[in-house]
Amino acid sequence: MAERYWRGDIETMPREKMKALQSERLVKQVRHVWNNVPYYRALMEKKGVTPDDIHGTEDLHLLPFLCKDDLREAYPYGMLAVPLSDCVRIQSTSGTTGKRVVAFYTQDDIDLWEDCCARAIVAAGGTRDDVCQVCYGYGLFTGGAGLHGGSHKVGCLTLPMSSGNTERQIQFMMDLGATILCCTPSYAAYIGESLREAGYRPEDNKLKAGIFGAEPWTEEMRREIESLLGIKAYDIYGLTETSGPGVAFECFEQHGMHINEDHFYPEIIDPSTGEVLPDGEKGELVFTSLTKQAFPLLRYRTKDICVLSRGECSCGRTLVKMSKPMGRSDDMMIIRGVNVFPSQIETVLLREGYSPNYRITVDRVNHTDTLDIDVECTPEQFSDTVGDLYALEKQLTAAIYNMLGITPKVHLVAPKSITRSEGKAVRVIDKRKKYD
Ligand code: DLL
Repeated sequence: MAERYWRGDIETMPREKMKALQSERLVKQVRHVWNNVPYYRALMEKKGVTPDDIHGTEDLHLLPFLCKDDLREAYPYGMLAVPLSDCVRIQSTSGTTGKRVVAFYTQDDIDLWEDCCARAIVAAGGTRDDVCQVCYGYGLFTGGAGLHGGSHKVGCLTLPMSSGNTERQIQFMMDLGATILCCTPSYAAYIGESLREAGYRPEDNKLKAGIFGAEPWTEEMRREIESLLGIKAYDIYGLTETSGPGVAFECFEQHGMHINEDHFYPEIIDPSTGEVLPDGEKGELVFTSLTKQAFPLLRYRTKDICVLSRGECSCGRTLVKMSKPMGRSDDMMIIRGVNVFPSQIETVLLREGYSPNYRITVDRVNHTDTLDIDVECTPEQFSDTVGDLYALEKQLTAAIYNMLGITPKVHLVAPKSITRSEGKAVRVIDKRKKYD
């Protein structure tokens, strides 16, 4: 029978014991950073805090925040806390929103990261008997490397596919009998669609689980992927700055992700005031890495908006849970004064029976924001008369209005006309940025 946990001692640790472990690690980590990262030491001095003020997690709020701009300013070596000769690897963000973040790892840092990914794979039912197909990108992106390392640790047969070349993905999946699929949810949907087009039914593949993350995805998208592939789809969360995937992962409850809080201490703050919010309140997720040596960020603001909860979980894990991030605070669009997350639009589209292939374009015309949504329709819908398509567009416009409170312009476009994603999907084009 499959083991339930990779590190049962940690994953089911009583809360008091976990708090003591976190506090002990935090005290040590703050001193490590103070001694080795002049950039952060200066921030602490500016706030009038020294390591002597930090006795445990209850004192964390005294420490200054770090944000992406700090990492840009300190690029490339300014946050490094060990000699370069102790580092064995870098990974990096894609740099789509400015200068890349480069994260450094010692061998111990890699081990703890892969260990976190192994916990996620085991929580999704993975064992040494599984064949784990990793089609997150390999290279600088953390997705491939993290899940690859976790899969090795668990002892799965690992298929290091990287992303892209969907035909080859399908051939290996079918020929080698892959049982676990790791990729972005948008790529999973694309693979599912391609399998169906190649004439495979969900029961023709051997997959049982998928471990999907790196981008926001809705519950509706989960159901779509589960039925396309005939699997259980698990969420996994992480970011380059804290190591990569595996900061948090879902168990069979599929209701929130357990945070590996022995390594990554989470807080939720009000993004505008920085005030720490109690469990259950929605706000920006902040992480303090308790154990990483090379790139140990304290109170790093992720910009991801979610909720923490500490209720009992039927899987037996005591690790705190984070809700699915509903998007990053910088993904939130303000359109005609209304806050809009792309995930809200995705929810409506899938609920109304459309495919998860859509593109949102925001612009400003005559000082007024415009919201255009291109949505692929099915081949059957597309062959209907223009009048029918118009009626469908009207119906969808009304459904989106009900969700957002603003009226979009919906365009039903031909099947396959929207570019598929093999990594993180780009859903939004905000043309207003050129006016800012
Ligand atoms: O995306 C790490 C990763 C790889 C996570 C593979 C999961 C699987 P970055 O490229 O640094 O790292 O992007 C991090 O992606 O701050 C979130 O905004 C978003 N993100 C990551 N996982 C999820 C998720 C990787 N499960 C940023 N749901 C994060 C929603 C996610 N957003």
